[in-house]
Amino acid sequence: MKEKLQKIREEALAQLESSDTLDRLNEIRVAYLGKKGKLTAVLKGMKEVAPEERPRVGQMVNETRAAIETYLDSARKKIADKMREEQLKKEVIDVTLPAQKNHFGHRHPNTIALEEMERIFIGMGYEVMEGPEIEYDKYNFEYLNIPANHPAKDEQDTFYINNDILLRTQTSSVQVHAMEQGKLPIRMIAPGRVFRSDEVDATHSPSFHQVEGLVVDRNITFADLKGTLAEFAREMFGEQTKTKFRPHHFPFTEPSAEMDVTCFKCGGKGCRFCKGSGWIEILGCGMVHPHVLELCGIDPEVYTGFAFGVGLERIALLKYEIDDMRLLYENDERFLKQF
Ligand code: 2NL
Repeated sequence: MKEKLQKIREEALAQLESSDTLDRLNEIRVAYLGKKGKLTAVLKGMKEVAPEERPRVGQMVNETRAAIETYLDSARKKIADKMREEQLKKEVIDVTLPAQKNHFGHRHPNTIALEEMERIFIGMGYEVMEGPEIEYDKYNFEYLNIPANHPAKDEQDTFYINNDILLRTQTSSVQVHAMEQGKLPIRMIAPGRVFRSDEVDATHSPSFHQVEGLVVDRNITFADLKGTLAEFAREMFGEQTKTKFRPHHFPFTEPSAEMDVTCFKCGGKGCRFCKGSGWIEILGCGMVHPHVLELCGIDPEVYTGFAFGVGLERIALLKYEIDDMRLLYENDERFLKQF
């Protein structure tokens, strides 16, 4: 019996030493110590052992079981150590490898132009105000002196939500809200997205951006308008930039004008860029129509004001010499990263 147990013990040890997975260890454990295992079979054969021998044999079986369990434990630890070592080898990090380059985005030409405009006007004491893109007809048209059936409504054909609510065609609506609030004086610019029912081409889009400016105070004159916009042009396009005001018509200003700047490519001599004229049209402007002030609850006998509107895309296209507006909306990185 002693020899038999010795043989079982040696056999188990040999098998454990040659196994290299935890699954295999478990198989061996079941084969020796399990309910139908070899050691259990020895216990079951006890009835053939003489009664006085039984305690001694029992003790020997227990010793064998304990020995096999100890082997099992150390085999388990050996395998676990080996697995961990292999994993660490696999996960080695070479800290001398060059780092992966971070990919930075950058500002859109529209954003660059807008931030430049905001910087200039904030420097002159203006506030930047925003408002909703969906507006009531009265804020977009009526209070700006464009009543129902006015022909200017055709020029600014837009998208209607219903009879009274539409997508704004100009950011003047934001300025109307400011005037209606009645905190005077007002010195503000209103940048934002506007909408027109236009077909897409190199210079048109159904959605573009505008920056409108408004000043309302006592004793504001056309001289204030000219001085302010001439200073804006010099800061935006260069110190030597000259400005020219041509009479124009807008329903919401009287008198009205369009402002040209000397071509910043040729300095006014005339080139392909300014189509030979030496001048480039930049914005529309004028003195706020007394009727507009009145409709917004401001006494035109006490207060006067000037206003202007700039197409942001137009400024961005000119400043960065882009010849097709559609490029601004495609978000092609090869295009955007040039600015
Ligand atoms: C253009 C012309 C302009 C205004 C916008 C304005 C706003 C108020 C009252 C009076 Cl609240 N006027 N805005 C005035 C003149 C011209 O825009 O061609 N924009 C692209």
